[in-house]
Amino acid sequence: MAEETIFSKIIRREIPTEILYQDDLVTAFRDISPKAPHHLLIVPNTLIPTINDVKAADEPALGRMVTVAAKLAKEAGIDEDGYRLIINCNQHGGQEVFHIHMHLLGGKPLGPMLA
Ligand code: IU
Repeated sequence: MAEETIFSKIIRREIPTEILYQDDLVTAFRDISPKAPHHLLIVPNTLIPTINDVKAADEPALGRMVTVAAKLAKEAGIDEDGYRLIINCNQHGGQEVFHIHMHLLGGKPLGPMLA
């Protein structure tokens, strides 16, 4: 059984956090340390530590993360200019919180991905 992270507490609303979106599968909130004018995190409600742990049964939640990202980008008015979605995995990917999360970054030109 994987160890819970702070994200599970946010999802269960045990920590005061502005929830931007929540449904039966995913939750979205602002990154506490924003790297762009718009920096949101979209997470599955169930604990999946890394992309390596994704099972076929998780596909609805993973798909929902993408559709919710697009919805939130549109709400933020950054859909036309564009934005970046990132999921980091393990050490080389720079993952720090072991509960899958999709970063939604935008609101300025982000430049080449690996710059
Ligand atoms: P990473 O992909 O695991 O490296 O990203 C973790 C992100 O979670 C990072 O951008 C943190 O700023 C963010 N975060 C947060 O928003 N709230 C928290 O309580 C914690 C981390 I801990």
